[in-house]
Order: sequence, then structure tokens, then C-alpha cells
Amino acid sequence: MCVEASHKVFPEWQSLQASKVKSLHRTAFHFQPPKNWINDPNAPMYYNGIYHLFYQYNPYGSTWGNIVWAHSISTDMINWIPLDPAIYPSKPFDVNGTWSGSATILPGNKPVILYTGRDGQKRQVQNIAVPKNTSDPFLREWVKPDYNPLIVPNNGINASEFRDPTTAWLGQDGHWRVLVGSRRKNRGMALLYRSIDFKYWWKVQHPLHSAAGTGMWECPDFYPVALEGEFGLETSVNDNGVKHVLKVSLDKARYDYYEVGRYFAEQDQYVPDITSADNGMRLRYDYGNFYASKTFFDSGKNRRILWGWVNESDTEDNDVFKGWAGIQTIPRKVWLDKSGKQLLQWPIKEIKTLRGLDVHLRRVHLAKGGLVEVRPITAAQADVELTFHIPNLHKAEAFDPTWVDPQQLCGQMGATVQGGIGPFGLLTLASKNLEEYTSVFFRVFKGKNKNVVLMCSDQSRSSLRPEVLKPSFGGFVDVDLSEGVISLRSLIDHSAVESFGARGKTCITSRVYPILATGKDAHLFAFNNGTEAVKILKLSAWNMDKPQMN
Ligand code: DQQ
Repeated sequence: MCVEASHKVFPEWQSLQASKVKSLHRTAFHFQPPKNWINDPNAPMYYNGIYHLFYQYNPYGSTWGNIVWAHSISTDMINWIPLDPAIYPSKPFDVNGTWSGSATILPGNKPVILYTGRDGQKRQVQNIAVPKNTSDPFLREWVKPDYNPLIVPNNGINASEFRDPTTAWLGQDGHWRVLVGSRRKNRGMALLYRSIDFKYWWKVQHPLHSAAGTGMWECPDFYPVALEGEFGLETSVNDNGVKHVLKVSLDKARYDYYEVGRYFAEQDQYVPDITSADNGMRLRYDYGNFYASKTFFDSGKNRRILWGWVNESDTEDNDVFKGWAGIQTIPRKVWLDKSGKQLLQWPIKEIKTLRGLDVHLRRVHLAKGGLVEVRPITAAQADVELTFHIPNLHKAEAFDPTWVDPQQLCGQMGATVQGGIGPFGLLTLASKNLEEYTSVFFRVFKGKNKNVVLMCSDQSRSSLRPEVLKPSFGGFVDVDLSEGVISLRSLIDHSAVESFGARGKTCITSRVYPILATGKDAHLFAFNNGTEAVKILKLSAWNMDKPQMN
């Protein structure tokens, strides 16, 4: 049985090329190569009008192994052209692996990549790669200078737990800084290194931040967000108008957590806003299947973009059978919510270029047990946006403050478990007679001082196949319900359902493998299973076209 977002090694499978790539469950508009295994997005960047996405890729099979940096380019982050792998094991400092890393655009518009190599002794070291020719508009070839490795695991650093350099940022003191994920025993940490010339790097004595009991921090990401507005900031910006986000991918949990806080450059310290900082790693970009994410500053459109890896929830032998595994999320714009407490995320606007035939519903009354089919639509490949109105919040069930685990709550209170207000939402990838569906819904409770809103993306009924993983993902939504209004958007793509609650306050991505609700036999419904009626103020759904995908 597979573990989500894990890359266990299957020596017998990792170099087994599929004879044919199976199209069932293949996504249409999510990023993926024509075949084989992918994991982490690497070094996303915008350079001279072109978006680049590199990613961890196995050229020889559909489980993890033989990893190289595959490379694709785009002008809109929706249509992608594949290029040859940019970085692959070839030198003593990366002969045993070319693992994750990030891009930095140096002054003078010079892009460079920092990545983790596994050297001849299988130590994780940090290397640099530079474009062979910056006048090549696609930056096809990358070279690894002989002065590599730049950073080695000395002074007691665990050489097997030292990886995934961030985008570097330039301090006002003229020093470059970069983070490398690591751990000491069970304390996860973001080790900080400084440099003046980007070649010679030294370790700052203390990590930028660390937290007991969290285990290895993979793929750290560190960037400023504006206190007001949706625009993004170049990674080196640090002034009174910003807060800083630190994201880490927790190897133990296999989820991405972030904190919002203050960065004190002179002290080389990051202080999360939440007072109990070390238990404060509780915000997640996505409460579903989402890992090893990375952001970059898109200077073309002045926004910060987030990419995340979405693994399969199917068994590995089925990944081998179908000849491919893994997709990337739809790129999301990220910015700080007005509350200053969390981020908001929204699919980039370019995704709208794929919208085709549309359906619009207005003022649909959903009484207790209400079920409305949204049609005609290609429900297996769609974008749906809807706004609900809850007329009567008084009937919400009481919230028990000991309910701290939203995923557990979603497991207990699925779409069929009647509540007061909710569950209401969508049944996506549903078979005609509802033998299969992936429900995405809200349930509203009465808390001590305000309503508590739970959002679920419940896979438990998603497939009649017993062997696939079917968690009931869930997250709380910190939304003000005083107007009684809450929105939901789902991007549905054959085996992926990527959902955004309350305009991007809570996001959940599911991977599902229906056997009945596929292709033309997939349906989409809106439902309400609360005792109280809710109204759909507006629903819009679009068929989605297939972009050029590698
Ligand atoms: N994947 C890479 C590592 C990283 C992990 C190897 C996270 O660099 O820590 O493929 O998924």
C-alpha cells in the first residue's frame, strides 16, 4: 500500500519502463510529463519573458529513482514545452543524486540554481549550476562549475539530512543568505548560510529557525509578503511593509506547514507571530495531498506563485502498470490575508484561458437532502465556482473544543452524516447512481464566540476499488460568516480535485481513482445534507480544455 507524498525506493521497479502509458485517470490540465515518475517542483522562475519549471523526474520508470532535473518552459504556466533534463548526476559532487533546489536571479539578471547533490560518499552537499549561455532564451543547458560543492555537511551536521537549498536573498549588509533543511535528532531546522560572492559560504552559528519534535525539514521556503495588497515581492525585500513566511515540508508527516512571522535580518532570526511558535506549525498550504512545494516571485506580473507536488494515492504496482505517477498543482498566486494571520491562495488567472462551455445557475434553493445535478458539463474536466448563502446560522451544531483534528472530524462526519448547517457542497467525479463520488463540502458549527467552519474533501467514496488510499481530508476555515456567505471553487481533472474554500483561505487537493465516474460517465452535483436549507447564490461551471502539456 502506498504512502502519500513518499518516495520509497523500489529497486525492482525504478528502472522498469512502461510499455504503454495508460490514459485512464491521467489529468488533462495539471502539469505532468508524458510518462514516468515526478516529484518536487524545483527552481521555478521567470526569466526574460519565459517561465521555467524544473522537477524531480525518473526518466526510466514510474516509481522514485534515477532522479534528474527535468525542465519545461512556458509563457503562461498553462501550456508547457519540454526540454532536455537540465541537471543530472555527472560530477563527483552529485554522482549519487541531483535533488531539490531553487533558483536565484543575481544582480545583472543572472539566473543561478542551487541544488542538493549526493556526492561520492553519499553525503548531501549544496551545489551551484549556471546557464551555459544566458543569451539562449530557453536556458537549455546548465553547467556545474568546478568550484562545487559550495556547502558541505561539516561541524556535526548529519550528512544524510542536509538538503533542498532555498532561493537566496540579499541582505542590506550586502551578504547573501540561503537556508538548507536539516535536523538534529528530532529537532527540525532551517540552517542559515551567508556569502558575499555567492561562492564562499559560511554557516551562521544558529539556524534561522528550528522546532523540537518536528523531524527533518525538507524543502524549506522563505519569503516576504506585503502587509496589504495581493502583489508579490522579490525575495530580498525586507522593510516595515512586510511579514515573512517560513514553509517547511515535514518528512515525518509528509505535509507542508507554514508560519507567518517577522524576520530580523541583523540578528539572523525568524520569529513566528504565533506565541507558541514551536507548536505553531499548524497552518498548511493545503490539507490534502500536497508536498515539497516551492514559491517564486513572478516579476512579469508582480505576484508570488506557489507550486506543489501531488502524489498518487494508488498502489505502487498500479503506478508501474499505468506508466506514470505524480502531477504538480495548478500554480497558485499567494498573498497575505488582511488579518495578517494566514495566506490566501488562488489559481493563476491564466487558467481561465482553458474555460470552454459554461453553465450558470442562480438562486438555487437546497433544502434538507437537496441534490442538484450541474449539467451539461464534462464533469471529469471542469472548473466550478459557487457561492452559498446560509440564511439561518442559529441551527448550527455545537462545536466541541476538543475537536482539534479536522481530518478526523471529516472522517467521522462525511457527506452522508446529517448535520444542522451542512454538510453542503459538491459531489465531484460522481457516478450516475452515486456509487462513487468525491465530496467537497462545508459544515458549520457554533463555537464559543463565533462559528467554526470545517471544510472536507472526502475520498472515502471516491472509488469502488478497495486498495487505493481514501482519506477524508479536512481543514478549518477561518472565515467571517456574518453575511452568511461562503464560496467554494473546485478544479476537477479526472483523478485530481483541487478545491479552494472561502476564496482561498483553506485549500484541499485529492487524488482519486473512480472506475465508474470516468470520462463521459462522470457527473457533478451540488448537495445539502443539513437540516437547514442553504441557497446557491451563484454557480458557474466550465468545461476545461486540454493545454499543450509537455
Ligand atoms: N525529494 C527530493 C529531496 C527532498 C525530497 C529527492 C522531498 O531533495 O528532500 O527527490 O520530497
